[in-house]
Amino acid sequence: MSRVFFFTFLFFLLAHTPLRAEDGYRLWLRYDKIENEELRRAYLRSLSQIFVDGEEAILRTAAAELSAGLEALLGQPVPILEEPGGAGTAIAGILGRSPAIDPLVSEEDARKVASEGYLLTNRRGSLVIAARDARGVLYGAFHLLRLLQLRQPLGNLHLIENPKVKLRVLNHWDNLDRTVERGYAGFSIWNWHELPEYIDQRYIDYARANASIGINGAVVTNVNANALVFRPDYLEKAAALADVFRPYGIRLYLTARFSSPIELGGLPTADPLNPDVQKWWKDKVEEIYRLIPDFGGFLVKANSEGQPGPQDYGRNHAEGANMLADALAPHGGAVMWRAFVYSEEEPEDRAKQAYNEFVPLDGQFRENVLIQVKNGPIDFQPREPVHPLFGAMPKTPLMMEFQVTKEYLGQGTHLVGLAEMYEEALQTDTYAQGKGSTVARVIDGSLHGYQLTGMAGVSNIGTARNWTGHLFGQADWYAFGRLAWDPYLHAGAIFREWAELTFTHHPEALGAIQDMLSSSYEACVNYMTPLGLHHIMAAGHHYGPGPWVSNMPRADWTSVYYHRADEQGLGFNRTKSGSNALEQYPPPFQARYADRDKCPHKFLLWFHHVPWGHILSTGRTLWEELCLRYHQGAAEASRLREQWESISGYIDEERFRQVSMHLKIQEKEARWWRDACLSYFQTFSKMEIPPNLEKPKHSLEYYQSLTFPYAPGIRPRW
Ligand code: BDP
Repeated sequence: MSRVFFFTFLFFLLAHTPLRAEDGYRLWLRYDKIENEELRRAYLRSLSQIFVDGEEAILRTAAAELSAGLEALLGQPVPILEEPGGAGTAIAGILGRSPAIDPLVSEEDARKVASEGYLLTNRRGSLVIAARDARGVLYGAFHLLRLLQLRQPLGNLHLIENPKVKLRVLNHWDNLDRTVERGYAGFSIWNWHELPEYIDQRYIDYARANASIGINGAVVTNVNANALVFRPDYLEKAAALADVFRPYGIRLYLTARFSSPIELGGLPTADPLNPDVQKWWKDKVEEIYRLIPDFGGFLVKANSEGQPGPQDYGRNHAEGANMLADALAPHGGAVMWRAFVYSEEEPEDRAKQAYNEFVPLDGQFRENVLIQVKNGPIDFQPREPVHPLFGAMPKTPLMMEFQVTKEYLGQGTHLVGLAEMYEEALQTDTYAQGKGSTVARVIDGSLHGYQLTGMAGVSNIGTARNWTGHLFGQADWYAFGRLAWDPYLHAGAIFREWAELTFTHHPEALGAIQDMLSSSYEACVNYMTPLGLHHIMAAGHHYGPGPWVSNMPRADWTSVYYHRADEQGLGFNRTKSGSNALEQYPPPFQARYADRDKCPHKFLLWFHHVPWGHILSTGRTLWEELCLRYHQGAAEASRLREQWESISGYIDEERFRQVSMHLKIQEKEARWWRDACLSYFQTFSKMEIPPNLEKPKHSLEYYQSLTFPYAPGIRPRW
């Protein structure tokens, strides 16, 4: 090789190879230079410099994000001006407060912009971001950058976006020792030991990523809470995190262990009606607000799975929540009180217990209390009908709790587009106030006129370089944020947007990625829990199948409690002749599910015990249908892998390889689920696997013998 050629080649390589390969760290915030020069020039005509009117920290963040993002995308410096500049200046500011902005916005438009919302418009060649408050400006700035990332024309830009939900929060199930309960992406990103002095760059990047999708709150500690976080030194650590979040419009929340006044305060009781206890919380809250003036409030898991709570003192959930709410109210804080409760003694169907406990308390909670309800009545299962509480508490704001971490949907190794599941829940009609009473309308407050609204997502973030372990877990984080902002968005559109921001602009690849995300949810349900089965995973770590689990401290922690397989058939009868959990839903909802022969198949075994030989509307027996679904699910998992392989040419090497390896694991584990579950259920059905379907690879004993002592995310105390 000649020297000249060698150096030319070297130069070519250096010029064309990014210094660091794509490893997923940048998430959807990839601001690579736009290659099309004409387009770049078109953008520069209205975006060559920036003026953000105002000094608030969040406004400064907006200016800095715009400047850095535009510079990277447009390939030339985009300076921040001190004064409103001339043509080509992007101008941002707060309506009614910014002399530069007001003349550019019509009264009609201004009226339509709500708190945290924004107007993006092109006025006389300048891009205008007008908002009611600084957060709105920041969200508008990120939206504008997103439009460039998506190569959208800006010439006729005119849009108004307002969030439909007020509290859009991530719940971190992170322990102070940095383990993450049900976390599959490494350890907690919060390094409590080195806080408050050491501020990891990741905290800042975390805040940016959240702000870019409209998330405005973070509960940084586990719902199975540790009182230690209220100790002064830990509060200082929390305050340091809050300082990082604040310029990104994110409020910090903590989980409150109900017994903290005993454990930390040395009081003999935590009875919410005891004046000393009330005073302890009042003082503690004041101490918190001295350190964190914009503290968001508390998330509380009480009297659930061994957590202390007001019932330990003969008080109810409202009395417990209100005591904390009273302490927080003068400072503007809220209580998010979880409805995930089920009693130790109660022989009732677990699916009924939250409703039984909370509905009688409707109207008894303070104004700054929200009840945080999981999407379904059991526990984040691959598929559940919606929780019967939605629509049943018109006088109490109910907020949605989705799980973004995939505890029950393949954990760290499966690609499952969770937004499909979120959309299914949000679009479900509760019929609470007649047809069209969707869960989304409960959540956004429009159905019952809730003043306070919220949506929480149990975070899937950890120390993994790409944040979520499985690269496609980023799509779940992204989709959660987008749906918390607007619960009426469609999963498919979110997936496509995410795919384009994250990977490529190539339509073929985008189509494939969108399809993978969309189809993977149903695939996962089929290879894990088809036809309405639920809670049949292995015990403890919940990794892999465990339909045989029968020996646990409580019946409702076992699998046999939920699937009720016997020689006659399979499924949990929740109709009148069974537990009658169905009765907790409004009559039109009941009417859809009450009849075994009309019940949609996706919830058949949730509501009915069906004989093995019963012929379904598909013309197949229950057993045949079950076998078919398991096989379809596993086949779909193989298809996911093939689809990904078919677009290898469009994806950078490192990320392509990461996803490929995970898809192979998913394919293997889908078969494992299928074969283990069918082998087990076959011992009851006593029927053959239909001849055209593959037989299980191993014996049932083999599947039962598998153990995973170090499976990640396990709850330390279990
Ligand atoms: C269950 C998890 C457990 C959580 C619990 C909760 O297995 O780790 O503590 O939910 O939401 O699904 O409180």
